[in-house]
Amino acid sequence: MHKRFDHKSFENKWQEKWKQDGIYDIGARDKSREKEYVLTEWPYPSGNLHIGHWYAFAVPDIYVRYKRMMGKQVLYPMGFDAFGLPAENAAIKRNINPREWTQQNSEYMRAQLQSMGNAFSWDKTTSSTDPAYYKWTQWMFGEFFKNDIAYRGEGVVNWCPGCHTVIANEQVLADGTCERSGDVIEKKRMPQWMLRITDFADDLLEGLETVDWPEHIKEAQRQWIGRSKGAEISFELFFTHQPEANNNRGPNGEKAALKVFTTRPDTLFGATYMVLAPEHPWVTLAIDENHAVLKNKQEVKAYVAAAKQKNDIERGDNTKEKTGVELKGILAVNPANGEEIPVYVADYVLGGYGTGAIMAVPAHDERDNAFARKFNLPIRSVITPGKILYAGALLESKQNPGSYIIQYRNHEFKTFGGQFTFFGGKVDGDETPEQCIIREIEEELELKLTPKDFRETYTFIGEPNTQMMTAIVRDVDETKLVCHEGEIAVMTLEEILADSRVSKAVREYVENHLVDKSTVDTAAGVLFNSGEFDGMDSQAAKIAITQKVGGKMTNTYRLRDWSIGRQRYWGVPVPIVYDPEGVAHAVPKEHLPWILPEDVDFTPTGVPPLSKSTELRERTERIFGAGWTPEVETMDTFVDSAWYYLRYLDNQNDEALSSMESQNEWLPVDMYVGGAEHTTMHLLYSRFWQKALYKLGLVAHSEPYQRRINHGMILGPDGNKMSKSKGNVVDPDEQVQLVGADTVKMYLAFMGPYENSSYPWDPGGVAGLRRFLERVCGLAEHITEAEPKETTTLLHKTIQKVGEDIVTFKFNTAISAMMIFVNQAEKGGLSSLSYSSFLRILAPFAPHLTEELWHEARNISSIHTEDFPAFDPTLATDDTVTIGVQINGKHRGEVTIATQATKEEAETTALQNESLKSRLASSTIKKTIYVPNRILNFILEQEE
Ligand code: ANZ
Repeated sequence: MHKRFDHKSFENKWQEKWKQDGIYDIGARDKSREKEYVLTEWPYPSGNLHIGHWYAFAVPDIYVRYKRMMGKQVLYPMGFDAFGLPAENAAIKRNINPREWTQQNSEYMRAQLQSMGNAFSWDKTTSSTDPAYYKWTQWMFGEFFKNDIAYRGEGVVNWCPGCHTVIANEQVLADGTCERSGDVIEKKRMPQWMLRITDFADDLLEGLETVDWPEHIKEAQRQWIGRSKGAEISFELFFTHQPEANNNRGPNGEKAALKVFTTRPDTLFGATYMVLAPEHPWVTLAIDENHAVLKNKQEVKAYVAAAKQKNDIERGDNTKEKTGVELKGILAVNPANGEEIPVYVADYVLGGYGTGAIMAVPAHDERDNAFARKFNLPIRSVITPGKILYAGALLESKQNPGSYIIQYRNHEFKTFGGQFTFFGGKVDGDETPEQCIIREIEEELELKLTPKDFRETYTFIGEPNTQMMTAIVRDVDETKLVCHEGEIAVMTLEEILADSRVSKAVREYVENHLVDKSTVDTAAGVLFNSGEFDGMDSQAAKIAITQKVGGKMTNTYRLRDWSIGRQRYWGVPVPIVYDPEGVAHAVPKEHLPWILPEDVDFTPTGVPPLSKSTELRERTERIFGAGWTPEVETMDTFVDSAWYYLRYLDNQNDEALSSMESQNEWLPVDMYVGGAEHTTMHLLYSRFWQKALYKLGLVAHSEPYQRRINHGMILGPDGNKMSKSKGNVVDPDEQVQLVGADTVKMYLAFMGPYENSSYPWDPGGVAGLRRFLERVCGLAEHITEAEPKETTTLLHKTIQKVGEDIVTFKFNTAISAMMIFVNQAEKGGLSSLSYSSFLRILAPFAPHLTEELWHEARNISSIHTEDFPAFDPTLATDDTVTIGVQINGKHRGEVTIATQATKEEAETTALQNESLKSRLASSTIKKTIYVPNRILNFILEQEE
């Protein structure tokens, strides 16, 4: 029975000692060592450490300690992100100031954090609510304001009725509810403090190419930024209902025009109508009392009001039936072909994207296609995968609506003999497909058509494997047709599909476009039906057409400017004051920090609480003069966390947010570990913040985080997210009492690969880790002078593997390797030198126990100031290896050979193997293939 593992007897003792000796304080930058900046996301001081905090901070501590032992100076700071609604709500409940609640919690949580025994650089700590911190948050905001990166804008904002404040787009969940309160978000038009993150969209995309992040995180950021390359094109409008409005339409007498954003200017000739978002200013104007351009104003007004009730997600849902209303009295002119086209208002076009207006190309866009079918608008194909060789038409009968007129040819043409086909034919060299149809139909049926008669055109591959175009022509008087070739048949869609004599081309066309109706060709290709651009490919045509119609190529982004003003109390006051004329001014540096007033009733009413502060009002007048008023909004807490990594570097600096010197010493962050929920919000915001500071010359780097790892979540023992209501919360403090901090930390590290995965808490697993550490406790009893070779080689292999696994965050396999080593050491014994090496590789994982055993082994200084042991590569590699032996490529056995063995030696060994020998006995070996250390393959004369 070995020594008892009594964690209570030493964990606190060592924590106190480390603190006293300040072994983890970072102090000044020590240039004799390389730096490593390891950052974990600073917590909100909720007052209770949960297991997620342990996973987020204690597991990366393994990496931190390893890097320290590898000789680096490692900055591993910790602080508090302490502004925000939970503190405010808790304070309301307790009728105290949130400052008190926050302070108590931070202190309590700091003590809890200490129980992890992490190598935190506490001398660099900071808190977002500390005036010495938010002084700089405010100063940077002021610099942004002066440089037009922060501005007072007006926009449609997300109002959360539960939180009584505006929230950012990123804080609205996919179902349109608030991520915090779960309330359904309302859209409101309001003045807003905004940051121009969209100006940095390209920088934010390009910067991703320079950082070492997992591809999925980069991709999520790209998606969020959502850059679309396209063009802005203007369509002239004119008013049929109120022609006088056509004369002097703009302030300078210019013609009224609608600007659209399109990613497909190559399809301009296929634009058969336009759509405005219900929020579009033109729509607002048209339904205004003073305007009379619309014939159906009331109808439009009602539609706009109804659209306001839907959120963007419902509106963008393409499975829902499209709705809309024509703006009767307004027409637009397609700038490519001069055609007059109708204008609609429809909620599938969103007010906040592009220009809020589109040109609709129903042949090549699915949403437009669905809309055009419903409102019976022309659908005109202008892009084809290849040259169109045949063109035809499907004629809908006037006498029998829903039935189509096709022709039956029994003998005339070999290809179509015995089939029902379109009317149409081969496109001659000098005509367009549309001209071809017009010519053919006149020849075959004596029916005169114009392109306007084509309600829908599509291209497709017909028989025999040729590119075809087909048009639908409605309302054809079948009694007037004179058929010159074959016979005419009038069939319903069902009859066409049921008749085996219908040609494949007709059948497919009918299936894809008249029955199924969802086949829309959205691919790029070659232009046709597009005048002088016929034959050009989409790519070239995008530029050429945009140029010809006086448009410009531009990008549009999904990303919106960041709205940061909040109508709540517990946040950084926006450091702006208004002069008597209402003009905004940044509070000058000498008056920062612009202290959050305390004489405020902050019960939420929808009115910003700071507007109720007499002290703030008086302060403003005292400093700036009579009639001056303070801004009363506070900042989104994402602002606080957008720059905390900069403050850690130089947390005492009263002259700057952090000195350039300290930035040059420590930045960028080498390793940033955090939660997957911050993939788009925090990471994007803080990258933007850094880039904005960089643009103003206030920081030395343009990207803050070189490497990023997202960790998963620890679930309750039942596999569900831990929550009080489910009663599945594992309390880390209890666990630490029970099994010790080292066990908890190692168990979390052992659950599986750290990156991205979530694991349920398993009490049995905890017990397993505890047993492992108990065995480590007794390992000294196996020390022997004559260490067997197996122990020595295994130790060196373990050292190598543990080091490699730590840097790739595969702590679980590192721990398995150490377990295997302990088995061997118990079985065969180990030297005192190996024992000391083993303690050192275990030290990052079990800092308390290893420190205790290290001192028991008569060492005087801390194990955490030791180096990580080096491994001997010649010992770390195996002497022997087991390889597969194949006969004619089939696996037939295994042999163990020396790793250095030559092909001949491998062969000889295999031939001595009894079972292989008998298999090979009756045949002649033609040749042998040897893949060193992996496979030996005998090729025999004949099949065995
Ligand atoms: C004509 C066209 C033809 C379009 C075609 C697409 C295909 P992404 O890629 O998401 O940027 N659009 C533009 N503004 C819109 C708005 N406010 N609400 C809804 N739709 C809008 O999409 C850009 C395309 O979405 C634009 O290109 C426009 O339709 C539409 F064969 O213009 B396109």
